[in-house]
Amino acid sequence: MRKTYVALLLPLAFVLAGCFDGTPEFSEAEQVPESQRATAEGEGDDAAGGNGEGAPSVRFVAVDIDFEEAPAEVPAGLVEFELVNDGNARHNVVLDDLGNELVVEADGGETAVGSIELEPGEYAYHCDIPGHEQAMSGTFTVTD
Ligand SMILES: [Cu+2]
Repeated sequence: MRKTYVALLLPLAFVLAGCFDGTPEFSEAEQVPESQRATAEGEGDDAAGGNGEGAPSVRFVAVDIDFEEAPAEVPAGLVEFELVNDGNARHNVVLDDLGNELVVEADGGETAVGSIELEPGEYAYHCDIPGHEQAMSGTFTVTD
């Protein structure tokens, strides 16, 4: 009986010690689901955008030095401008007709999103980083 009791106590002590040692590990482990949750939320937002829920978005892809991709048409209202910068230099999208309003800007290799409310019409845009405008400009139509 006594031997059994000791035999039960010893593993219990190890279990308790294990729990104590494991406490910091547990809080570290707790951070992993947090970052996973953030990723899941990000994917959820993308999915929502794809479904057309929330603000519609348009995409610009910038390289050094050009807009490789830019929308020809943009829906009216609040629109998200996504700028994918595949270049090394910083690039941005500035709307000439709105007093050179900076809508979105991204450092090399980064993607940024900016939103703006637009009324129907023709809009000229350019990248206002010095030396870029001549190669990085265009127009899009905001449709009703
Ligand atoms: Cu640029």
